[in-house]
Parts: sequence; C-alpha cells; structure tokens
Amino acid sequence: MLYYFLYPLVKYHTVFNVFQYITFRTIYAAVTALALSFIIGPYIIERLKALNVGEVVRTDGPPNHFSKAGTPTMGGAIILLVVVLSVLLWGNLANPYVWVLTLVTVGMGFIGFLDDYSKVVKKKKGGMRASTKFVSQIAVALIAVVFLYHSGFDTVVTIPFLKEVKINLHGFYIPFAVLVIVGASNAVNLTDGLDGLAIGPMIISSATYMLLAYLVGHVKIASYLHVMFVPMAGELAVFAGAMVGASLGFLWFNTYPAQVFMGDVGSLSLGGALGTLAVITKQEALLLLVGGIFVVEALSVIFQVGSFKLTGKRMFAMAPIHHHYELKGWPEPKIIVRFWIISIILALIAISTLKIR
Ligand code: 57M
Repeated sequence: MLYYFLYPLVKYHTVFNVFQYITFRTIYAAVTALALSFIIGPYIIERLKALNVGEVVRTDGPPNHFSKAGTPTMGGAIILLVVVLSVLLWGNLANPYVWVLTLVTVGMGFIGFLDDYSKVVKKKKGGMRASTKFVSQIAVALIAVVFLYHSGFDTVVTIPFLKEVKINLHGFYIPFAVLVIVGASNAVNLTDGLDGLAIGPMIISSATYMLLAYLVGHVKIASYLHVMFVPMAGELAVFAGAMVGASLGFLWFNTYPAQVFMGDVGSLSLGGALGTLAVITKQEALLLLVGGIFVVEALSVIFQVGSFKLTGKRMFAMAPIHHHYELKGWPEPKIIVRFWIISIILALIAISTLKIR
C-alpha cells in the first residue's frame, strides 16, 4: 500500500524512491511484523487466557507435557494477522503472486482455526475429522496452483546440485505443486510439539526463501547464478520478510517455557506459506533441504507407522522424532536448540547449491 501511495511522490522528492526497492520494503516488512507482534501479542495472549482457549494435552504423551495443559493456544492468529497487515502495508499489491501466497496462508490458517476451535472450544477430541482437514487443505492448494498453471506458470522443475537437469512436468505439475504445499503445511504441523521447535526452523526457512525469492526474481542475478528466472517473484521477498518478523515476534512468547502455542491456525498457515514460496520461486526440490527438520519430523511418523504396521515393532520410542529424544531423557530446550542448529546448517547448504552445479 505504501508502495502504491508513496512511490509516486518521487516526482516531488527523491527520498520516496526507496519505496520502489524490494530490499527496503522487505526489511521494513520484517521490522513492522516484529513490532506489531510485540504490540498485539500480549493483548491476544491475555484474550486467549480470558476466553479459556487452553491447550488440551494428550494423556498418552511424554509426562513432562502434562504441566503444559491450559497454556493458551491458537497464538498463530497473531502471526497470521501481523503477516497480512505487514504485507498489505509494504507489498506491491498489483503483484498476483502476493495474492496467491496470501490466499494459501489465510486459507490454511482458516482450516487450522476451525480445527483448533473444535478441539479447544467445542472440546471435540481430536478436532476436525482428519479427512475433512486434508481435503480442505488440498482444495486451498489446488485453487492456488490451478491459477498459477493457467496464468502460464513454468512447469519445469530443477534439482539442487544438478542445474542442467530440467524436468518439465506439464499438467503433472499441478498435483506435484499441491503435494509440496499440503506436505509442507502438515510437516510443520507435526513439528510443532515442543516450545519453539517449529517456529525456529520457520524463521530460518522463511529467511532462506526471502533470499531465494529476491535472487530468482532478479534477471541479472538469476542469470549469473544459472537459476531459473521467475519474473515478479522478487516481490515475495517482502512477504517472506514479514514471515521472518512475525515468526521472530512469536518466538518471543513461544520460547521455552512457552506462554502460548501457535495451534493449527499457525502451523498449517506457515507451512502452507513456505510450500507456496518454494513453488513460486521454482525452488520446490530445495525445500527438502531448507525445511529438512520438517521433512525429518514427517518421515519419522511415516516410518513409525509403517514399521508398526508391517513388523509390529516401533522404530522410535515415540513419533514424531522430538518425542523420541524426550523419552530418551534429553531436556526439552536441548532438543529444540539442537534442531535449530541443524536447521541453520541445512539452510546454509541449501544456499550453497546456488553456486554448485
Ligand atoms: C499436532 N500437536 C502437538 C499445539 C500446537 C499421526 C500422528 C503422528 C499425529 C501427531 C499429531 O497429532 N500431530 C499434530 C501435534 C500438541 O500441540 C498442539 O498442536 C498445535 C500444532 N498443531 O500449536 O496447540 C502438543 O505439543 C506440545 N507443544 C509444546 N510446545 C509448543 O510450542 O510443548 C506444542 C507446541 C501440545 C504440547 O504438549 O499439547 C502434539 O504433540 O499433540 N500425533 C502425535 O504427535 C502423537 N504421536 C503418536 O501418536 N505417535 C505414535 C505413532 C504410531 C504415530 C507412536 O509413536 O507410537 C503424540 N502427541 C502427543 N502425545 N501429544 C503422542 C503423544
């Protein structure tokens, strides 16, 4: 919005030129989201407490979680709100990708909200039916991907480390991209089981995609790095910047011992946003590396369930994998910080692939 109103004033004073730059708007989108989180965060947490929106902790989980019962949840609403406000303020709203990303983020957040609401307010055990949730997530992702497809979006997929390999999926790009978005949304949801465990790697992954969006959207840099140039994708750096700021702001309250949990409203929306960023920046395969923590968490569940069904034996003491380490006796902050460290290393490796062929 500021871009819309303030950049044209450049004819009166050159200072307004800064509103044209993606880098400038990205930084201020992050700062705005962070500042807004600090301003509205405590208010929303107090409201959630007053409304009794407290976590219902499962009785079959690690015992150290029982004391977390009643912690306000659905704090992801803070993230969603500040990301949208910051993007409205700093984004170029004439860019269609900004709207695609906003649609997925808000759509997934709405599904998460309904799930949280049925769990916490309606006291329905397990929340929304898993199949209803899954189909709704597919519907949201499908709307976004079909729109991209019909607006002539490139259906070629590249592989990290193998820049010369280009696979054109044609119409199969639609199910592929839907899988990336829905998969990311659910993987972040599974990771969100310890204080700050999901939001830490989310800060790192969105910062990485903030950089990638800028690079692939810049014709000269993209050609220099031999990465696919995606016209207009640079603007998504502003969105990703808002995600970084909002996630940092949320971590302020969610860090151990957490004052608030994000709930599905937060995890499904942030995961969906990350998957959509990977799709639009044409860095889909790289998400496996950038979001490696989320991938490992999801795989641990798949292997645990698969192994139990096939052999009757469990692979981990409990899945997702963070519960395994808890049951092995690692203190919660140790698991969280070690997962963050791995996430930082993975992001650095992912960025290094830009220079490796
Ligand atoms: C959500 N939700 C947390 C909080 C958060 C298929 C199966 C693996 C699914 C999985 C599952 O349901 N995962 C999705 C995980 C829950 O957190 C809430 O949910 C929101 C995210 N959706 O924002 O509102 C609990 O996590 C803890 N928490 C924190 N700090 C945070 O910042 O400590 C969350 C955020 C909270 C709190 O205790 O209550 C969750 O874990 O439920 N199911 C599981 O993860 C279950 N695993 C399981 O059944 N494993 C089986 C196999 C065969 C799959 C096994 O290994 O045998 C475990 N979940 C729990 N206890 N709570 C089992 C034990």
